[in-house]
Amino acid sequence: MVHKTVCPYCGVGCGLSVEVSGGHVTRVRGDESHPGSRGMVCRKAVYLPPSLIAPDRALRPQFRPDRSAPFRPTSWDAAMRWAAAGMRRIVDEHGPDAAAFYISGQLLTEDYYVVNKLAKGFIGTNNVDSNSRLCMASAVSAYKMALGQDGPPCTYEDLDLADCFLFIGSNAADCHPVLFKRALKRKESDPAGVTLIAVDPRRTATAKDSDLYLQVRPGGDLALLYGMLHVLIRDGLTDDAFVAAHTVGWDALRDAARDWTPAVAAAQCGIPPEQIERAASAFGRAKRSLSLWSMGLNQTTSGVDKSLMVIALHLATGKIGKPGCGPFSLTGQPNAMGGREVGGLAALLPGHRAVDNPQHRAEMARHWRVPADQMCPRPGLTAIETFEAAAEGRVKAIWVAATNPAVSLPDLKLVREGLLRAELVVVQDAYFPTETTDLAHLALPAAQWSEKEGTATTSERRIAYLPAVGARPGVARPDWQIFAELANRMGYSEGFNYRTAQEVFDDYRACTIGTDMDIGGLSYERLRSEGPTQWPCPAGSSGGTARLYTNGRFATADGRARFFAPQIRPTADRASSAAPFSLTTGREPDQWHTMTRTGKILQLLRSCPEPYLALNPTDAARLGVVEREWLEIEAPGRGAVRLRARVTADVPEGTLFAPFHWGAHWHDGGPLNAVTTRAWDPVSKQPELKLAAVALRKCPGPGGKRSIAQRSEHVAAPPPSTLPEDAPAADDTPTIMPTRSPVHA
Ligand SMILES: Nc1nc2c(c(=O)[nH]1)N[C@H]1C(S)=C(S)[C@@H](COP(=O)(O)OP(=O)(O)OC[C@H]3O[C@@H](n4cnc5c(=O)[nH]c(N)nc54)[C@H](O)[C@@H]3O)O[C@H]1N2
Ligand SMILES: Nc1nc2c(c(=O)[nH]1)N[C@H]1C(S)=C(S)[C@@H](COP(=O)(O)OP(=O)(O)OC[C@H]3O[C@@H](n4cnc5c(=O)[nH]c(N)nc54)[C@H](O)[C@@H]3O)O[C@H]1N2
Ligand code: SF4
Ligand SMILES: [Mo]
Repeated sequence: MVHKTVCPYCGVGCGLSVEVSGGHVTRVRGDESHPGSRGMVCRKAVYLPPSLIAPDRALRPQFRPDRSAPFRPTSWDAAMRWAAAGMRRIVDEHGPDAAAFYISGQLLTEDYYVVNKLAKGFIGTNNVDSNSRLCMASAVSAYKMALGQDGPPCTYEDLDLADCFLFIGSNAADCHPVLFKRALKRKESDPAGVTLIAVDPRRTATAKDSDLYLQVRPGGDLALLYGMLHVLIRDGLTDDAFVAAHTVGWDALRDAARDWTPAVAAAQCGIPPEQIERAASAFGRAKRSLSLWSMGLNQTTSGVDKSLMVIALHLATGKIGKPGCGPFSLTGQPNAMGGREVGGLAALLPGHRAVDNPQHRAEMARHWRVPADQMCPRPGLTAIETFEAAAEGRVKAIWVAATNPAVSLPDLKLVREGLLRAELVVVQDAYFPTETTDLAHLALPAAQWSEKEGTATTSERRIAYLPAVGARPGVARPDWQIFAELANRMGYSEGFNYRTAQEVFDDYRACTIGTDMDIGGLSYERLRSEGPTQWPCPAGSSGGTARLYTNGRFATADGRARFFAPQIRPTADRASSAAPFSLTTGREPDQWHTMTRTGKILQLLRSCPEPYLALNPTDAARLGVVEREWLEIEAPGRGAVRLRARVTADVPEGTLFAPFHWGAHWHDGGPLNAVTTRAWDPVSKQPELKLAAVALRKCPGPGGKRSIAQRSEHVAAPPPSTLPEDAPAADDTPTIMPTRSPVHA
């Protein structure tokens, strides 16, 4: 049988054709009929089948009353009885805010909806935050502040139309490869007319394929953006009629940009003034300009300001709401967008509502049939605050789903302290063990992609239906069912008697009617028959909405977009004599986050078999470091990590880079996030994962036994019939290989 679905990895949301035989997914290829990806996929998707049958799939609940004891398998009944009684007691004794849920952009919308309803509607706590806090929070805040509503205004078709692409803080070639391929195709169609610009401290695969590479000093983007704006104004490249008709706040920003000559900007961001001129000129003179940004801007303590400035470049030039134009925040996770829509962050309620808005609370209270005063009017704890509160004993129960915070959160010492102090730690994951289940009382087996049905939204606001096509391993359950069972057992049965995911979706859909993301016109049936659809999509509408703000009317009360004139603030960590290097972090093309799925696939490990620390040859020579020598980086007061050196001119002097994928189960030198800071953006509360000041020294190897080969119990042997060694997909499938896989010497 062949089924259509979408990819569970990145927010591009490529359409997949999935072959199923004997209850197992045996082959994955690109779905040519999918409007967003048109048959293209990358290697991660092709190697999904073996990840589903890995030997460490979580098959049954595992429990231990105290964390010094080993886990023992238990039944769902016993597991949920213990968990619900514990939650009940903690909420009754210490109040609703003693419980917290830490969830994920990799849940389906239905999963998110049920956990939100339980916590925010019934328990009465807004302590529901997701790993999107580490990911999209800054872009979300900026969209709302500048345009009045969260949600990228663009559509993927804009990649086929733009004349100028500004990739800023995005390594799309590795992290959103199918979208990047589309930009490259556009370039090929008109090499002289199309300009690709990449802004990154590191010469990435994206930078190598761009026409203009701006090597920004880590954290220096705001100065660059001010410099670009200065040139746009100076050269008369702004659209004054658009600004006058559709915006507020221009004068203050224009005045603020006055002093930012390219020379002044260059001194702050490290990019030569002539390159700033060229970038601004390409952006301003192009008929259609598209900016694409992600973690290099979002994951900083000025992430909101930087996102606001990207949006401002588009507003100032009127390059928004038009084909090929716009500020396009690339979503990281497959359903981070759905999470934003369904209220999966601590300040949100479903349908783009806010917990601190009395009318929004009243609407949701009515919808959920709960007393309005049962709902808390204050935003709940965000990701890092949750673990701080746990470490201080204020949060006593932490329920984690579809994320591995013991690897992915910054300042991991805090995460460990928080989890160990909590009285009840439950982790829902598709695999067991993970670095986070190592710190739990109860690990619950979750069904994952292909084993459960539901919906997810891609970066371009496109909602897709994902069918359940394969068998669930052991007694694994969909996340929404686990949350609904918790609700029932906590005594809230009236709101949670869903029998199917479709009933959950219908409940959710109804509460979006009349909001700015109305999906009243969608149903499982329609998504199945018509395919993925872009919101808004109210009842009676045909198709969805490709672009937002096409009439120049924004989602603010007066219909005008807002300019802001942000001040430049220093990064939280600054290089000092004790910590003279700037460490930045990111991803490898063939690995996904904490490696629970991609880490087991030998073909995917090949392009980067071990973690590394990239440093410039001059720094290496000064320290007498050779390739693959062991190095220790230490962030004073936080922690240290040991990694092997990778000497490369791709990083500038004084800057280091390391991928964050390898957690304690994969590498004895320690997880990278032992050294990153929890300092966050004051508006979005997104932590500065992109900059840590560190000391660097040579060290002996960590001496542990763990290596990929020795972890072979967790390395799945892919069925050879379905996965030819080096041909990741059938020849008729347009497959994307990473543009330049970093190959270790
Ligand atoms: N292969 C793969 N793809 C993925 C993922 C994955 O794990 N693996 N994860 C998905 C998710 S959830 C996300 S959020 C996205 C992330 O996608 P990206 O944001 O593209 O990925 P990152 O590597 O985290 O960071 C992007 C770049 O920011 C650069 N950078 C660091 N500091 C600065 C700075 O100060 N300024 C600028 N301009 N750039 C800076 C880094 O060098 C890096 O190249 O990828 C998604 N896609
Ligand atoms: N230093 C540094 N740290 C970072 C980043 C960085 O750039 N630098 N990036 C940050 C960003 S943007 C992100 S998004 C995070 C990602 O960090 P995490 O969310 O911690 O990473 P994943 O490994 O994707 O974790 C997802 C978990 O869910 C499990 N899972 C998969 N499918 C399902 C399912 O359907 N149900 C359930 N219950 N479980 C499932 C997987 O096995 C895995 O354990 O990392 C952040 N951390
Ligand atoms: S680009 Fe790759 S990881 Fe992202 S959705 Fe497409 S196939 Fe999946
Ligand atoms: Mo992310």
